[in-house]
Amino acid sequence: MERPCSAQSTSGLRGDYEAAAADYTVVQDCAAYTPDMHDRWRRLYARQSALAGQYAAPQFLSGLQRLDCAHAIPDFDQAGHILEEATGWRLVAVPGFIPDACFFAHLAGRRFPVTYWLREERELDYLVEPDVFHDFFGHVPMLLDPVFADFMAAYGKAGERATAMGALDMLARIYWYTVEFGLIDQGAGLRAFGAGLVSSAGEIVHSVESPQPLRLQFDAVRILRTAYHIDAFQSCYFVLDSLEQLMGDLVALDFGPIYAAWRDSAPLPPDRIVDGDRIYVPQPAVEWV
Ligand code: HBI
Ligand code: FE
Repeated sequence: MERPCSAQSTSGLRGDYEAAAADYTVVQDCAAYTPDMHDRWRRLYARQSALAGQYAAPQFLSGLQRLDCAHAIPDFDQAGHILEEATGWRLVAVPGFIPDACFFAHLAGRRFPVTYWLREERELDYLVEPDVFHDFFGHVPMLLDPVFADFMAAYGKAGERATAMGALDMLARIYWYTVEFGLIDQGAGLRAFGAGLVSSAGEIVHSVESPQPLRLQFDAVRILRTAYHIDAFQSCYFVLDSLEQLMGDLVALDFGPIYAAWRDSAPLPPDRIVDGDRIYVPQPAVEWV
């Protein structure tokens, strides 16, 4: 099939790419999910929502509650209505990881690609590729937040220029350190909102509680220069003090000159502290009397 989006290879990935349209979308066949799969979803949901109650940001928890998806693998069209009403986003089913240009085009059009298949029983704790639990449970709740929703679309729109400038690696770090592994402290303590954290039983606890990782205050330029781990817990996290910071920085900053200045240098290793870094310091809880 002709795929105008990109010639990036999808061989070796596990979803059914043969059935996908030119924009890599597929039809979600809800009837194909077995009772075993729904049961596995329920157990993943129960474990992860309990952890989220303790460690996730209130915006995530509120979105999750509105989606009402504890009991079965959600129907993307049904959940998509709730989302569309809240922030104008829709869900599209995809076979898994899709080429960058396609992914960015979906985000810019306020369509979030959700992998349709669920991990196997032996992969409950960890898997390499995104599945429906990571994509839906991890990503969709935050898309019900209007500020986060606008940020994701702006990120999608930024893809084209980054690609043209040979700086996609740099832009992808923004996604990684916010959408996937972002932390936030809105004055009530450190909380996770990144999908890679809220969908992980191990890293959601590690990211908030471990004394090991470096935690820096959110800084878009610093993020553009910082490498990340793809197969281990992060050794660096960036901490927002509000979601508005995301929109503010993406809109206010002209990424072009930053790409030009740094795209040919090696990125900073994730655990290195450099001049000008603002280390995150937890604020003592305020006692209201
Ligand atoms: N495809 N399904 C899917 N999910 C992703 O998170 C994703 C993708 N394709 C490209 C991509 N992410 C990243 O390389 C971009 O954020 C840069
Ligand atoms: Fe993800």
